[in-house]
Amino acid sequence: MAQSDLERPADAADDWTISQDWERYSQSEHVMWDWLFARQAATLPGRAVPEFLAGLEILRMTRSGIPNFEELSERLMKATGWEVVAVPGLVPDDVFFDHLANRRFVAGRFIRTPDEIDYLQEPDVFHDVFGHVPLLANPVFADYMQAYGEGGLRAHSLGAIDRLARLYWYTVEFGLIRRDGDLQLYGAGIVSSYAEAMFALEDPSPNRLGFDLQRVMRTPYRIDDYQQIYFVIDSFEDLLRQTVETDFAPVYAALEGVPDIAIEAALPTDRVISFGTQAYAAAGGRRA
Ligand code: HBI
Ligand code: FE
Repeated sequence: MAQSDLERPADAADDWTISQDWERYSQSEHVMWDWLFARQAATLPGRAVPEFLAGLEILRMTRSGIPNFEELSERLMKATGWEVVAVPGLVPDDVFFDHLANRRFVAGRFIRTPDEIDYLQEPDVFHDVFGHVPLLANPVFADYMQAYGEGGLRAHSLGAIDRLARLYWYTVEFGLIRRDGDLQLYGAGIVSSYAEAMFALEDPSPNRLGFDLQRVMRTPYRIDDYQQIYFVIDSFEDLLRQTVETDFAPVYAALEGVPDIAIEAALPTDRVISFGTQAYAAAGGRRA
C-alpha cells in the first residue's frame, strides 16, 4: 500500500496511537496467541539468539494470552526504557520513525484468524509483539532500534526512505547473526514465522552474506515469499556501531545512480557465509 493511501482513523490520536482495549479480546483470540506461541516456543530454542529467548522471560511473555501492552511496557520500561503502543495498522513512515526515535514500539492490536495462520498482509499483534518486543529488552538492540528511528527521520528529510527500509528489512525483520561459527535468528519476521524459522537456517537455496551497510542498501527485497538472501551480523554491538557511526547523508549521495543488486546475486566483494543453490555470480550474470 502506498504511504499516501494511509488515512488516520477517527479514534486514533495525532501520533496514530489507539487504545489496545485489552479487555475486548475474545477467548478464542487469546487461544490463537497461545497456539502460535507454543508452536514458536517448540521451534526457537537453539535457533533464535539467546537474547530473544531471555527477553521472553524478562518480559514474562511466557504467560498465556495476548499480552496487555500496559503491563508489558512497565517491564520493558524497567529493562531498557522502551514502551509498546497500539496502532490501527501501518502508519506513515515519519510517524513510525518518530515513535522509534522516542523508544516507543508501535504494534498492531488485532490477531490473525485461523484461515490466515501462516500468511498475513499486515503485521498482527503476534508478529509485532512476539516477533519484535523480546529483543527490545536487550540494551544494545534497544539502542539500535532508536538509532534506526533517528536515521529514519533524517532519511525522510533526505528522500532516502527506501534505502533505510532495506536496512530495516535485512536486520530487524530478517536478520541472522553468527557467533563462534553458529548461525542464529534474530529478525522478527523469522522468529515469528514457523516455516521461515527453519528455512532461514537450514534451506540450501538462499545466499547468506556478511552484513555490509551499503551492500544492504543496494539490495531490493521481496515481501511475498521466503527470503532468497539473508545478511549475517557478527554482533548487535557491531550493528549498532555501524548505524550510529555512519553519516548516512554521504552514503545516500554515493549510492545515487548506483544500480541495485539482484536478490539472488553474490558479488566478488561479498563476504559469503554460505552460497545458496539459487545463487549466481553477479559479475558474469550467469547462474553458478
Ligand atoms: N507501520 N505499524 C507499522 N509497522 C511497521 O513496521 C511500519 C509502519 N510504517 C512504515 C514502516 N514500517 C516502514 O515503511 C519503515 O520500516 C521504513
Ligand atoms: Fe515487523
